[in-house]
Amino acid sequence: MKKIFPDGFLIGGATASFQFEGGFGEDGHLPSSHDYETNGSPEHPRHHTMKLPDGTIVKPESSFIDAQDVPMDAEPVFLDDEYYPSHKAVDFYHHYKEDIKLMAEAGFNVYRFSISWSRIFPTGEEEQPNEAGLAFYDKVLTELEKYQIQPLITICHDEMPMPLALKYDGWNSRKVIDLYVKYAKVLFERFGKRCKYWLTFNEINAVRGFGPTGVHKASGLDRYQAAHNMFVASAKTVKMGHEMMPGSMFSTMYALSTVYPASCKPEDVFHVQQQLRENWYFVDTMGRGAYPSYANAILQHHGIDFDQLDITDEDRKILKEGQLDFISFSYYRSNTVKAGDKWFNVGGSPNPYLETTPWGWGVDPLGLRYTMNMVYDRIQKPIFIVENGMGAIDEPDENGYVEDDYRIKYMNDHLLAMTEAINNDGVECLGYTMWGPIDLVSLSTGEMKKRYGIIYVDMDDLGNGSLKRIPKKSFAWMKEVIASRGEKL
Ligand code: BGP
Repeated sequence: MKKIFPDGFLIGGATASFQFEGGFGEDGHLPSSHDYETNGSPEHPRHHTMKLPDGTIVKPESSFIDAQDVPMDAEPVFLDDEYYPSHKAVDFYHHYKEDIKLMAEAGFNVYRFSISWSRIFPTGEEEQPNEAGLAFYDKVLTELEKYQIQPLITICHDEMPMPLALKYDGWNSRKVIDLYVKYAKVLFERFGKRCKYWLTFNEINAVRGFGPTGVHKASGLDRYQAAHNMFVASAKTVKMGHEMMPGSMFSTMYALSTVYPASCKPEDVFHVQQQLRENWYFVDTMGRGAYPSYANAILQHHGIDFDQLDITDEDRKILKEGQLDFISFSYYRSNTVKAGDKWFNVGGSPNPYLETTPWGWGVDPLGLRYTMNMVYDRIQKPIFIVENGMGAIDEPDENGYVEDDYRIKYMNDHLLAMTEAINNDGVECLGYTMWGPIDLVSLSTGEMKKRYGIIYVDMDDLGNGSLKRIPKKSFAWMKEVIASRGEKL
């Protein structure tokens, strides 16, 4: 069996600005919708702190993954006794030279990062972009060029300037489409000659609530209207990008951790098929340029009618014209469900054949090969795995060195499965970027405890530590794998 990575294969790492950069409030930056998120734990849920007009402070539980309702008249506030992890993150803002050098040492030839919208248009509505914000990413690109690392830029990774969330209810408003396109145009003018690969959104099919999308009520009609507005914004941006930057390649990013039936009982199998269509709704519409035939069935499952969405003829035209060039996705795990399980009841029915991470995520390398085949067979466009990895609790020795054999095993088995999909199943795959090569703040918990990196960062859940970067055992392993183009797997 051939293991080798194909010619021109891109391999590297991926990060998101609010989880990695820090630099809060620097050089004209104003708060984004994620900057109000505290860190969390089972005892201390992650939340936004909000003030109601009568002065009452509310702390909605789990403010982004569930469709938690945020009162329209609530105003976000920062409290002195709370820790807001995105403000410091792991301070890539001041460590970018050192961090990119380490990525180069590992042999990366691609780095996926997101641009913080709030650095470029701090309120979202300025006439002119913030020069200091653009200058930061210029410096990052210059560093990458120094080591021949290709950028893969996520235009919007789960956040937006806070004023857009408050004033317009985020992606629920068509106004935000225009503001996003204007922001993207500025990026293309400035960085277009230096970047070929672009992602319009992160995990768009998750339509997470207030933090990532600015939508106060991310369920029912609001959820699907926000999704539609994001589809239109993406399509307009793709069309504009192709015109402004011939040869540029666009995707949006999907969360595609796959789903299996708990048994071969037809009801379980059927349940999975129906549930997966909720993902395909997003992939098909943007990958094929039109809403699929089952769109109404999906919305009816949520008690709404497709006709209730505000979709214009112009929107339908742009969806056709702004189709994605490739399909990128994150893959961490597989889930198993049975008939009657809640929609996307992740971790609903345990899979007795899989081991799990400390967070209960089923480790399933073959599921990655399965997902790659499923996506490629369906859309027939190249794919790009832009997030994969193992969130684990690392225990450094007195020198900060971590022997993460569990991570090596996870990544080895997933990369192997990937090469099999490429070399044996005929899947066209442009590249692979592991999630968080340098430890960063976890999206779901806001903590540092859940680490993905091949490079350790000396920092705890509350931001204490030297921020020193220390390669783990997996760093040396990754370096060998890349240097051997997969032969060492
Ligand atoms: C994806 C996000 C990332 C990231 C990752 C790991 O959903 O795109 O931003 O953080 O998941 O998730 P977590 O940090 O919650 O383990």
